[in-house]
Amino acid sequence: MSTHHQADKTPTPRYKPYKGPAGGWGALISVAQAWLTSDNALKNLRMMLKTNQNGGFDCPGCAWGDSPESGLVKFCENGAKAVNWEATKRRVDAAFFAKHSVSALLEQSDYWLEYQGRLTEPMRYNPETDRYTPVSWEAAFALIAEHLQDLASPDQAEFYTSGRASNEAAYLYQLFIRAFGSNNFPDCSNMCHEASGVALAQSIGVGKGTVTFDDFEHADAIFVLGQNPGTNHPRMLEPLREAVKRGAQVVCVNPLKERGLERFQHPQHPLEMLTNGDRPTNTAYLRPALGGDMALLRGMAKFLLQWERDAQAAGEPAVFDHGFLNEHTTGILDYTASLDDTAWDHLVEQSGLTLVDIERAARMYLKGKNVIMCWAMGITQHRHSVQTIQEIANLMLLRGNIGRPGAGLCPVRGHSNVQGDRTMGINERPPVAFLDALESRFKFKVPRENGHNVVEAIHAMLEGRAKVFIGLGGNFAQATPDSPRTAQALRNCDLTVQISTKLNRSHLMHGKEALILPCLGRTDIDIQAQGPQAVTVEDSFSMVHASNGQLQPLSSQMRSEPAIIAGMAAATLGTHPIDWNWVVADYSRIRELIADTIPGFKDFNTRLQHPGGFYLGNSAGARQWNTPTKRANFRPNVLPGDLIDERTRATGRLPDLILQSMRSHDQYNTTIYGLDDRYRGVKGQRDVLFVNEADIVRLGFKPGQKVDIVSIWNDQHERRVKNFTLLAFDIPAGQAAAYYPEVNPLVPLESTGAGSHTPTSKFVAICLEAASPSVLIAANAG
Ligand SMILES: Nc1nc2c(c(=O)[nH]1)N[C@H]1C(S)=C(S)[C@@H](COP(=O)(O)OP(=O)(O)OC[C@H]3O[C@@H](n4cnc5c(=O)[nH]c(N)nc54)[C@H](O)[C@@H]3O)O[C@H]1N2
Ligand SMILES: Nc1nc2c(c(=O)[nH]1)N[C@H]1C(S)=C(S)[C@@H](COP(=O)(O)OP(=O)(O)OC[C@H]3O[C@@H](n4cnc5c(=O)[nH]c(N)nc54)[C@H](O)[C@@H]3O)O[C@H]1N2
Ligand SMILES: [Mo]
Repeated sequence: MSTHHQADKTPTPRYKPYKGPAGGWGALISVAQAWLTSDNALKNLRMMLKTNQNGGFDCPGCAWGDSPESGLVKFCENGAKAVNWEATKRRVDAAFFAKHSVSALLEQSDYWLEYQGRLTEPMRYNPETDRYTPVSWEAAFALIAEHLQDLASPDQAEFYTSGRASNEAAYLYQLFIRAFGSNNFPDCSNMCHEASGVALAQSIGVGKGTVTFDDFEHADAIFVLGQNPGTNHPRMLEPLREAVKRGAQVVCVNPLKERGLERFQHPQHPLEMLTNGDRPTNTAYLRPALGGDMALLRGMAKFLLQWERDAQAAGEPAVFDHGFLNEHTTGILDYTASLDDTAWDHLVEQSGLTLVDIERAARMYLKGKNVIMCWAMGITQHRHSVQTIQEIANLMLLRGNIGRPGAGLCPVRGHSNVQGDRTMGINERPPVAFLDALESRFKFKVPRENGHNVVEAIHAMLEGRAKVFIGLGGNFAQATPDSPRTAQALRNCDLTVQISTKLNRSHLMHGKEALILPCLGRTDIDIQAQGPQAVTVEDSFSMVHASNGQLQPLSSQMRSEPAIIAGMAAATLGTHPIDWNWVVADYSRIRELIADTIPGFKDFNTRLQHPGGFYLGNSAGARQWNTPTKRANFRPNVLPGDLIDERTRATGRLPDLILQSMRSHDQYNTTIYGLDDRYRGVKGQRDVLFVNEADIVRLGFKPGQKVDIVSIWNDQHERRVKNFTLLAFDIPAGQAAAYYPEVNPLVPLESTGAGSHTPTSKFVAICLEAASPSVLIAANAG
């Protein structure tokens, strides 16, 4: 039995607190190791120097943006890993698949699967040999067309997108699928920043962040909530450090003491490196209960309201920005009433913080003339995420902190083009204006009903309502909740198609028929009929810029994502509503179509010539409120009475702990680069559970002991992961943390955010049990 993660040999698991700063020598050593151990060292060094430079390619890592003016080399340790990983010369080809059956591959770890290299030729599953065997592109497209045309309704297919797809690929994909007749666009965003989009659209009329890169230089206070930039957005540490240096407040809100949020050493700053100096990245650090952020934010607003009333009574300067409130907002009275209705006790209890802490945070917010609030998955993956994000907006509106320099909202996006994909229409609930624009430009009747998001798509496949799954990138089987049910959902399909760069578990959890279509990545040179092509992406600050691949692809059999989409579309729809093969010959033809139909992209091809790209604009950032009231809306949501779900309560079993799932320093989502988590001091293992030592003792275990984790949810499914090592860690009592995707089997498909449908990956009620004996025997035997 091989359920372990190791590729070649098993490193000894170790845990030792990390003492260095984030970035700095540790990061450089790690990059150097990645280069030296990579089989393409020199080539990759040349690559890194091209990352995020004009004329180079957009880093396939995160969606953080860069100052267009800055001449700095713009890459980070984890960007280096992402580039290296893609630019391997190892190949997963016909010979590889001839050697390994699908059942044998299923025994391998996620790390092993991706480590085997790049997919280099189209493959089709053969049930007789349980192997993937080569198939021609034409036969693959014909098979897809046949399955799609045989469906009783276009809505019996699910079309997934992961956020690396370029604007050009995403636009063609949505056009193909809408012309085919469906809005079934489950995408990674449904599991990620969906709540930010939903919440902000209602509050301020646009579902994106309102700040740009330059605003960080002018902020007096920056709040970083539920985000671990040291690992996931390392380029963000520099503006944070600069802010602290110039005396701005940086307030971190995170139950874990993340190293990058504590100290940072600039890897491109020689003096700092030589003296081994480092700089703090925060001025205050609050450690709330999981899901306690809304209570904290509301508590801060309640303090402001109290001080506003005090100031009025004393005839002192106002705390609220009344000019802004009068001119730009609506609903303030309902909102202050909801503040009055929320008891202090409730705020303290739910936030997990003291009143003193909440007051201190409120004072820091008040002290900042210009405030930015940033957030990521610690905020978006809860049941009440939409309400929490609206509370961020409420708090910011009170002092006019939206739509002026140095201030604003900053949901820090994940995948490098996840924001762009939405802009291009990857949206299961498309805005009417967008559908109208498509209809008038392309003259076909676009589907108007909402389609499926990720969770709805899984239900549809489980129940047999959906029969075809096509994935434009990503790793649907591993990224989604309730893993065994998702696997079943994919296996129920008549056809699964994965358009991918690397082998992953989604290729192995396949339908009755299955295809693997190998595509070019961001770093690869993309040549079409009219010559080399650039693609475009949009970062977290709504900057659109070009990305040019730099490396010769490993095989001439790999195709670009736009070319694959055009192939599927032409086979399925002929030349309706466009000549697919003609537009992919030259991507500027796709950009013309984008310019015709999507606001902000007029003269797309011309504006792209501008070094650093162009700013799409943000209506709320310009204080134009595209809401039905034409104003920014205060949203007087009710603070949840109890964060523990009634479906957990209904079991009658009280959870031992609340679990959050998170990323280690050595992974990119479901892509595992290695088994270490440097800043958290973990080496050589991923099946660990971070728990407070007092809780370990309270529950009758010992640190280092192996346990099973079961989730507490009232339905017929047992959710259990086995043989996790208990790690005594500096984490607030009552909480636990573990790595995604290992604990995804614990997240119930039905446990989703209200209004966002996002799985509650940061709030899972669990109990611990002594490790299953069967596993222990297997482990001893092996
Ligand atoms: N190297 C690397 N870069 C990445 C990724 C990657 O996997 N690897 N993934 C990309 C993607 S798609 C995304 S979405 C982003 C993800 O970026 P992050 O959101 O930083 O990712 P997570 O590891 O999920 O971290 C969540 C953080 O929130 C904290 N947290 C958890 N629950 C709560 C809570 O209830 N309240 C508060 N205040 N904090 C909480 C955790 O302690 C942790 O520090 O990163 C992107 N960049
Ligand atoms: N429990 C738990 N679950 C989570 C999360 C969590 O925090 N906790 N986070 C959620 C979040 S924020 C996200 S964004 C999702 C991520 O979900 P996904 O985006 O589906 O997953 P990834 O791991 O990013 O996908 C990796 C695969 O993408 C393919 N790939 C890489 N580059 C390219 C490319 O350029 N083109 C194509 N076509 N394919 C490519 C490779 O084959 C690789 O194996 O997971 C979500 N799931
Ligand atoms: Mo994400």
